[in-house]
Amino acid sequence: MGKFITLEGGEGCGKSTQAAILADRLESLGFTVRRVREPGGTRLAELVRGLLKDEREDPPCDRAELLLFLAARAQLVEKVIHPALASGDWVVSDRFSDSTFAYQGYGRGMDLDVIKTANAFACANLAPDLTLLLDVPPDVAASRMRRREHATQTAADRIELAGERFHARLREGFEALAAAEPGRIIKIDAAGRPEDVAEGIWNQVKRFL
Ligand code: Z5A
Repeated sequence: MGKFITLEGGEGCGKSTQAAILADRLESLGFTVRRVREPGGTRLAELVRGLLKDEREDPPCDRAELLLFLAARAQLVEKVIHPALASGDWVVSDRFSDSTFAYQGYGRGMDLDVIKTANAFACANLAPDLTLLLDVPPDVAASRMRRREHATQTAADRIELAGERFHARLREGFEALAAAEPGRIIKIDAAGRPEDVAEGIWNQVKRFL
């Protein structure tokens, strides 16, 4: 089996940037890497992503939101992640199950035991080998997001608009998840330059080589 690595954290913490750097570095060493994002990564899951991020007229209620994230995950695990790992490839995922615990559990206040059972079913009990939790102070993340919105002329999506208290609960949630599984979830200081953050990540990943 290949290794399954996930990147987690709040918006603007630099997951996508670091997922690309990590995948390139592993590929340069000869590994085959499948890079995916959640929600998304298959045609069906990308359609669900659109609904989750942008549906404003009939926004999903909390239960529907949870089930949509899990439906997208089930499809991604079945069609992409599991086959890739089984053939010995590495998978680097921008978000996975911990986001559901943080956003729908701690953020929305849904029952964590319900999420645990439903999530285990959705991903057929697949868990990452290593999760890198990118930690940045909220003001740094917010200024990165503002800069990106300005540069790309895009507006915040439905979940980004959830409000300050939601985002504070989210951060606490990620902290609690990391404290509960210190062997799998490693916190990385992600406030520095991208190349310094990448080095911190590499120091964790290289133990699998
Ligand atoms: N969600 C959920 O609720 N439940 C779930 O189960 C799952 C997800 C799986 C997905 O949105 C949303 O779904 C997300 C969680 C929720 N909600 N929100 N909001 P997404 O995929 O569109 O976005 P995201 O996952 O939140 O990531 P992001 O906003 O795109 O940010 P990022 O990937 O962490 O960061 P980035 O794109 O690499 O960097 C952001 C900007 O900062 C960019 O302009 C970079 O050039 C810049 N950057 C990156 N690193 C640095 C450093 N080190 N210094 C300076 N600037 C930097």
